[in-house]
Amino acid sequence: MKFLFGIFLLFSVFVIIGCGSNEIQATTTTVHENDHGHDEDDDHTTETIVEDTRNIIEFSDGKYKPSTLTIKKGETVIFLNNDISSTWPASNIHPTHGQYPEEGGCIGSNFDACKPLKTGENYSFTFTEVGSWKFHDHVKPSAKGSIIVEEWF
Ligand SMILES: [Cu+2]
Repeated sequence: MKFLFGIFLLFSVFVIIGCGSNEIQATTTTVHENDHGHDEDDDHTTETIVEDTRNIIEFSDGKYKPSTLTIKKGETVIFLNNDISSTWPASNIHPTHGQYPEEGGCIGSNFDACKPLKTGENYSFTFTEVGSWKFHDHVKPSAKGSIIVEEWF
């Protein structure tokens, strides 16, 4: 009986691990609703996280796809590496990375993954500056693209 319970426990662990994967799917919009509130709680909060999957730039076959993406100010772009090679998206101009006018990051601006993304890894950046911002792969600078950030009105 103990042996059977052990097998059941092992199986449960596999199921939990299987469900724990946190992959971004390019075609679906995921809405997580997480209600922490109870009737007796004074601070009833409902947290809704919406993953907007429209703004994904995929890196595959050595290219960024799409290479040009138009977004609104304050939106987040996710760079997702689906290539067998690593990629390091960063603001132009290589190698100083200073075009995007927000300081921080590791080289010349805040728009910088600051490390090579391995297969399956992603880097997200929220654009708060309106303009046309070019980026490149710091590992292989011939791969490049642009993010066009527009006002809402
Ligand atoms: Cu670079």
